Amino acid sequence: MAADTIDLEGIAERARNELDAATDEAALEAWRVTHLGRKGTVTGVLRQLGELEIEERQRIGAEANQLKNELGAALDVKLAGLKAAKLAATMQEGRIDVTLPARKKRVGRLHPITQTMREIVDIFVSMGFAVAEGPEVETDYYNFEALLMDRDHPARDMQDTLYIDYDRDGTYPFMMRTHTSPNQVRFMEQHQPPVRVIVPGKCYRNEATDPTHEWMLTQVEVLAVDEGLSMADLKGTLFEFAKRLFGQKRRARFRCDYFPYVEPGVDMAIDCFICGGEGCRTCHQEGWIEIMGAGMVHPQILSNMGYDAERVTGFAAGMGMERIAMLRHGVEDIRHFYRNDLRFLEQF
Ligand code: 2NL
Repeated sequence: MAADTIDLEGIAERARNELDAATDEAALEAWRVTHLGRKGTVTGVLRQLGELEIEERQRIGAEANQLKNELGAALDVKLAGLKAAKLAATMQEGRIDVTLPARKKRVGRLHPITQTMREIVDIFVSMGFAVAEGPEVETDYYNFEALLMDRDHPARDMQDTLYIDYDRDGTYPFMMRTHTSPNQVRFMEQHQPPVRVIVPGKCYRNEATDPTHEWMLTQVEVLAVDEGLSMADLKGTLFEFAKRLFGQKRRARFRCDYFPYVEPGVDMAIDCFICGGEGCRTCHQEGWIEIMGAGMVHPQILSNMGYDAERVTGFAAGMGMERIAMLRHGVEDIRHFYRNDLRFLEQF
């Protein structure tokens, strides 16, 4: 075989051009097989060396080996480049910016009325009161009659409610409770004195709503029955409560009021915690803020419960959570509480 049939230059040029054009691993592998593989172009030249004259063999052999080394090295460079590019792409894809501030979690909170209620419940619990709850749908007996409001009692006018299940005889056997007193009654049916209990819960009224009236309200009622309880115990207990909720500097004022279920009945006010009694917007220039109604439990109720009204006496009180929360937070319209506007609720 003659040396001039071996076109080493042509092989070299083709191999270099094809290597330049190869852009992925599959193309590079095909290229390697074509040129450096067992049946490849360069390998073919080396295999044919034996057929050459000694001088030609040495010259072409050296050149072919050099070409083989050059192409092998070029392939390695190209493979390394591809690998680096692939790694760079993967890193770019999975890139995270660790300096980015974390997204803020939206944390929920208790409704302002629930917050107020829990604070009030805690204060009475710390004074030894039990907590009782019960149904929101009541019978006429528990909501009115047991509290001495007979069918034609004028006080029923102020506690008109939502009635359920109209009977053929024109009466409504079930109604939404207008206060939580029914559960004081249930508690007294089940316990003997001494009784110390508070009853929190939602109450309902047939109400034309305005800034100070809602058709649903949250009440906490207080009841204590024991031997020897007097107005002094009522005043001491409620005054201590008011100081813990509105500040130790508070003063209290008790004035006569009327509730059918107490005798005597009072309304309790504290000196204004905003102006200290000077007169401001919160206290409507009065200097005093009414926070609850209270009184000595009517003895008729005690004896209806089977208690000995000659031996035991009781005091009771009731307050609206919405009013307390409005005072504490300076909310001017009770209807805000149940509109479910987060811009309002998130302030508490
Ligand atoms: C108010 C006034 C009051 C009571 C609730 C009561 C309960 C029983 C017996 C006697 Cl079982 N009294 N509760 C007494 C006086 C006032 O609430 O303005 N509440 C928002």
